[in-house]
Amino acid sequence: MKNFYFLLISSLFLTSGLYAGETDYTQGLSIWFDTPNTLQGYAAWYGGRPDLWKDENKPVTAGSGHNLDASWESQSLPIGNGSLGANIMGSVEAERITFNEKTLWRGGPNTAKGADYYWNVNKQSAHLLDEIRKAFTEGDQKKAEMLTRQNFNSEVSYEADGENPFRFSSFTTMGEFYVETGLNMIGMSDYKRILSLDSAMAVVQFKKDRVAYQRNFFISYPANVMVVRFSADQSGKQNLVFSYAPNPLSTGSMVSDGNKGLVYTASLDNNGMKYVVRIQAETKGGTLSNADGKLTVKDADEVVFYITADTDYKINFDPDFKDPKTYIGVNPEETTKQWMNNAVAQGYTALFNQHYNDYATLFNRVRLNLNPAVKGVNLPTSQRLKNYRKGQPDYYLEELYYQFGRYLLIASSRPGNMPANLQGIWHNNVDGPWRVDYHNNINIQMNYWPACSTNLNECVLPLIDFIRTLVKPGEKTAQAYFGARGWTASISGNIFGFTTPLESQDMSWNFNPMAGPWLATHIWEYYDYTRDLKFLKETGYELIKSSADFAVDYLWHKPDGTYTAAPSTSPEHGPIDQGATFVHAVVREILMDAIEASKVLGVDKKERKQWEHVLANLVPYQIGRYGQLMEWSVDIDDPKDEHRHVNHLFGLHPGHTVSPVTTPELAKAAKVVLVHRGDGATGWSMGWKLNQWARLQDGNHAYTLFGNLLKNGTMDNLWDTHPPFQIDGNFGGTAGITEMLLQSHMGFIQLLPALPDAWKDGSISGICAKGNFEVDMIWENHQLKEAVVRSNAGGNCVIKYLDQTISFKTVKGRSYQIGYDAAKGLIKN
Ligand code: FUC
Repeated sequence: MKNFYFLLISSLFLTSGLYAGETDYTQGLSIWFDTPNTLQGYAAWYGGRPDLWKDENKPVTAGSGHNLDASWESQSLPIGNGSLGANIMGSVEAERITFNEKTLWRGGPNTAKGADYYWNVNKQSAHLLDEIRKAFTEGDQKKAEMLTRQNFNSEVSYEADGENPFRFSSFTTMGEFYVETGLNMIGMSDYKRILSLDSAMAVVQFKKDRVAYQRNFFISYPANVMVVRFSADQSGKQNLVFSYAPNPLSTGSMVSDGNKGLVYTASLDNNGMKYVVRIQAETKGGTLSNADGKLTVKDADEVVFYITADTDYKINFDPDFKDPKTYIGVNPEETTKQWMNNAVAQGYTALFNQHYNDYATLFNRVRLNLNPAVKGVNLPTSQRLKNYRKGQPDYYLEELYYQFGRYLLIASSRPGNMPANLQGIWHNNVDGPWRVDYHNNINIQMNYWPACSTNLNECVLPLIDFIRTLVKPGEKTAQAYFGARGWTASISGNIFGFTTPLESQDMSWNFNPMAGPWLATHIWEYYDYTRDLKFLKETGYELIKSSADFAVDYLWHKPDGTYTAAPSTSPEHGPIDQGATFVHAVVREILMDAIEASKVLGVDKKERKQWEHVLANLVPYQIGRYGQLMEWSVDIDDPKDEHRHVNHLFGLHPGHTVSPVTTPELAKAAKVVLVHRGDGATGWSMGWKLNQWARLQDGNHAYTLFGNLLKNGTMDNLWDTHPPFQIDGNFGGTAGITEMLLQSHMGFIQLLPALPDAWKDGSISGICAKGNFEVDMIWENHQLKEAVVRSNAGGNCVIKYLDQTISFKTVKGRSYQIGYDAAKGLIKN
């Protein structure tokens, strides 16, 4: 099957030459547009080419502010390999490519200047916990709040330009490329911009003066290079001027590398981080000249641009942080040179083959088919979305959206680099909303929800590496604020191990010590899906254990023997509390993970006893006056409150302590909360509620949320919008659809737990369940027809469908076929 598929794709792109079937690009899973992009997109780029600034030249401010670069945000096509990310605009007159490397960050703890690490900015506030708790006991809420506000922040500013020594700062762009084509749009026809999800390639096609032009773009993970090809169906038609606009807040120089190449070497003005961008052009026919930092092509048949980049950033796993230049350790001139030499030596076709093999191995693992018989409209994505918003069903669009989430994860999270940030890898400016950071109170976690369940375990590794970099600084934070063992993080993270709360006294968002344990639950999740014992033993267990230790020490052991979270908050919502439900839910989860992990490894009996004791004595969930699952220790929930965060349902999703199967009363109370909160909200919030409705096993309501996400939280290029663009909602959406079809968080595999009426027939293959099982399913007329379970790790398998359960032992490497018949029930063949 895979070979057949590969042959098909290869023939489309490689053997049948240019214009390898316009329609073919739209037959597979592809996002396409039929109107040429305007040059409007240049407007927000305030460091780029002066003639294109126009008067919209305003810096993008951080915060929730909208980007001015509307075309980029809603029309551009994202490609990436986890390190390099680019957006293709597809204008006829000039191609504009926004370009990033994942580790180009301003700010940091000044390691370039040999200064301190971040942990020196923690306030020493642990000694105040007793006083705060005493205030709670005495009913003095004001005092408890005041002490928390004043002492549980830091002096680190979230502002990008604060030049104090400890800057949080922001992710920043590596610049933009422009390729002027000398063409205009007069007489242009058959325009298409296409993102093929099947091959991770962007394509721009149009005809002009009876010439068919085509541009192909992909970013290879194995070769770490972006490849851009300009071609046409007639020779001598390529007249191009290639130029590069670097990050405007950096200083560097462009030199020629032979007569075909350019090398830009620079350092960021803010923190001295070095970066190198290398470009080389290969032409067929015509001439190529290299002058003034521009490559000029005349009358060529075809041009391929190879582009690669790197920074001097080094991920720091050093447990002692002995190296004074903690986060510096790569020579980007060397790395980029090697990548470039290798890429040019291979050439376009070999690079594409290698890229395709690498990418398709991951992407092709999962296939989703919804109502196969009723598809077939061939419309641009933006039009499909428009129709969908008007209520027209579009199952192809739903499949596309699902697979787009998987595509984005493969493109923004591959081993060897940092995890996907708030905008994945595709932000377009020197600074951006929420600093384009790692937001640890839902957003980065949501980025990874679909990873294991949609068969992309490899993509989790950057998250695990990121967590590992937090441990050492996070220990200092745990100690300073809570006198606690273990490690934690706070709401905002960067690539330099920032774990401290920020300077704000608005603790509703700033105070979030559960960020660490929440992240650590992903470690167990990864193990539970992969059952990689070696990983658990050598890497995972310590991260989980030390996080559970932190959770235990952070809690207030009250005189009555119970444990509660004081002080605590429900992220970004409500007062400082003496027992926010969210915190208890995360604590429950990490303690259960640690208990399980210690049992699997047969270690730490004593610690396990303590975790079990705390778990048993943790203040329980409470149901309030409206029958709702209470968000705080007091019953102050407002049924009209439509706040986007649904933190107190953490136990329902992503956790597993609230479920209609095991705790129906709590599940009912969780449902009340979801009804109160409503079906709208920001992109990611709809993504979360979609998952929660799926966990409540209400398929139709989950489908409503999915519909709302697609209608109201998705832009033409299918990017999630908060607004502005944030990538988390895309991942929440893909995860939620998977949750509708398969759940395995309760110790058994439940088939089609939340199948909506709208998906009458369908199939899915290759999705994953905990225990390292892979599952394929076919359903017909709203009913399971057949499932195949592949056991990748052996072990017992429990399958549940409707009210039927079967259980059987599996052998590693074998597949098991399960049929369903309304009269006979589940049958294992
Ligand atoms: C959390 C959310 C906001 C936004 C930000 C990046 O703080 O509450 O809505 O998504 O992350």
